[in-house]
Parts: sequence; structure tokens; C-alpha cells
Amino acid sequence: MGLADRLRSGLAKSREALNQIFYMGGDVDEQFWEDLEDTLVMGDIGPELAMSVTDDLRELAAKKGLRTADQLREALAKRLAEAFPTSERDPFDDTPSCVLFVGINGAGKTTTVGKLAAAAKGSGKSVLIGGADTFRAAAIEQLQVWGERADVRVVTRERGADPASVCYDVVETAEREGTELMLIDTAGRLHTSPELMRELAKIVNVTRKRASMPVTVVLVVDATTGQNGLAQAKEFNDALDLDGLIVTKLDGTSKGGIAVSIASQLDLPIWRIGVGEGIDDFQSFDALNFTRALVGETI
Ligand SMILES: Nc1nc2c(ncn2[C@@H]2O[C@H](COP(=O)(O)OP(=O)(O)OP(=O)(O)O)[C@@H](O)[C@H]2O)c(=O)[nH]1
Ligand SMILES: [Mg+2]
Repeated sequence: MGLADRLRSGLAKSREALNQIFYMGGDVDEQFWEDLEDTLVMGDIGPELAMSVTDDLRELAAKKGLRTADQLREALAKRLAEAFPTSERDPFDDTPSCVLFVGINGAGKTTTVGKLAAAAKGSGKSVLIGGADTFRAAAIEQLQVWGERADVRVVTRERGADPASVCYDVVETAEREGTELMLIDTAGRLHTSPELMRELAKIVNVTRKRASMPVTVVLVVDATTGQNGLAQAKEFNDALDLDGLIVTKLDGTSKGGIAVSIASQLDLPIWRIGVGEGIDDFQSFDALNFTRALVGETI
């Protein structure tokens, strides 16, 4: 299965729900708009956005005489795509660049660091991985394995070492060697733990202060977490002033709508999406491709 197909099958649940409305065979009546709004809310895009998208679509449908499922579906995909903020800078392409990956446990940070390191290395960039997850010995080993796969050096310290000093080391090494891209993995943590969030804020501050190249803080979000993903993202954003997002596990989610909700509410661009566990299983984010996969293809 290709990557696009994987994304499409990952979003199958969202699409099935919308298909039920679009293929009712009935009229585009009051009930249709109510069902559409409900389905969007159930798909995790959030009640406010669901309402404004439904209102806008309703107005557009009346103005342009949109009546068929295909017309409505395409208009919906376009309107949802507008909800995603765009970014002028891509921290993985525009180098030199230092990117810190943060997020809750198991979101896919380490895997994403590995994938992106391999891709950047493959495209000829000099890359360094920073292992600032010194919390578990297994985390350091996992990152080393990714470093070997990607053929990228990992700078880290022993288990229990101060993660902020790892970041210091990484930046120093990279600046000395003229490395173009630094990818720093951090330990997963619950957004509800003030102590762990303070530790993370320190890691970010040290890196921002120490580095002379742009430092980008990326929240890695597991798309299968549903509405709780928004609460998590808000806490991380409040504590760290995030720059952007990477949404993972879009190959397996039934609720890709959370990506729309987080990106639009926190005004953060999505730079990459994860669509599998393998080294090549990620894509650049294309809002319209994504929302078309979310609502269903036009035929
Ligand atoms: N299906 C799928 N699985 C993924 C994706 N990204 C990561 N995973 C899996 O999710 C699990 C957790 O990934 P990790 O990269 O270890 O997550 P993490 O955020 O580093 O976790 P902690 O370090 O424990 O906080 C692993 O089994 C990965 O293979 C993805 O895009 N799709
Ligand atoms: Mg990890």
C-alpha cells in the first residue's frame, strides 16, 4: 500500500461517517446540515470549527447551487483545508536548523526523529541526533538503533544525566562541525505534570539561548488520541510556545479530525505526518490532500 493509500485507509472511519450523510440520497435540507455539523464534531474537529465550517458551506452551497455529494464534498474539503495555518519556513529543509521534539509518552517522537534524520541524510544534509531522553536506558538504546538505521550520529549522555546539558552538547558539537540539521529527542511526559513540564521548559530555554541557528519546538501528536490531544497540545503550547506540529499514526486513526482542531485552534503549522512505523513512513503535509482523504475523494 502506498503512502497516500495508507493515509486514506487511516482516515476511513471519518470518511465513512461523512459518506453516510453525502449518500443519503435525500435532499440537502435542514437535516443534512445538522447531520454534517454533528459528524464533524464527532470527528474531533471541535464544536466551534464544526459550526463555522457548516455555516460557511451552507452559504456557499446556496450561492453556488451546490447539490451533489461530489460538489459538497469538495467544497467541504476546501473549507477545512483553509483552517490549517501555513508556515513560510520549513525547519527540516531550511537549514541550519535545530529542532526539538516534545510530546506525551508514546506519541512517536523517537520514531519521527529517526525517520526525519534518515530523510535529511539521504538528501545530502549533515545531520546530528540529540538524545535528551536520558530518563530510561531503553530510550537511549532505541535512539541509537534509529541513528544506525539512518546512518546519523547520536549525541547523548548516560541514563539520569541532565537533558538540558545534552542539548548544550548537541548544539556545541553541531556548531563546531557545521552540522546543518539537529534533531533532538526528549522524554515523553504527561502535560498534567508541572514538574516535568518545567524540566522541558528548561531544556527548551537552554537550547534557544545557546544555539545561534533557529531553534524550532515541534509537538508530536498521536492522531489516535482524539479530543484529549487538544488539551495536551494547549498545555505544551502554554509551557513552551510551540512552533509547529507533527501528527503521527494517521495510518491507524479513526479520528484524523484532531489534527484540524489542534492546528487551527493553536494556530500552528503541521510540518510532517506519520503514516506508519517504518523509516519512510512519513509525508509532508498538504492540507487539501489531507482534508480530501478525511472527507472522501470526489469521483
Ligand atoms: N502506526 C504508526 N505507528 C507509529 C507511528 N509513529 C510511531 N509509531 C509507533 O508508536 C510507538 C511509540 O513510538 P515512539 O517513537 O517510541 O514514541 P515516543 O514519543 O518516542 O515515546 P516515549 O519516548 O516513550 O515518550 C512505536 O511502537 C512506534 O513504532 C506512525 O506514524 N504510525
Ligand atoms: Mg521516545
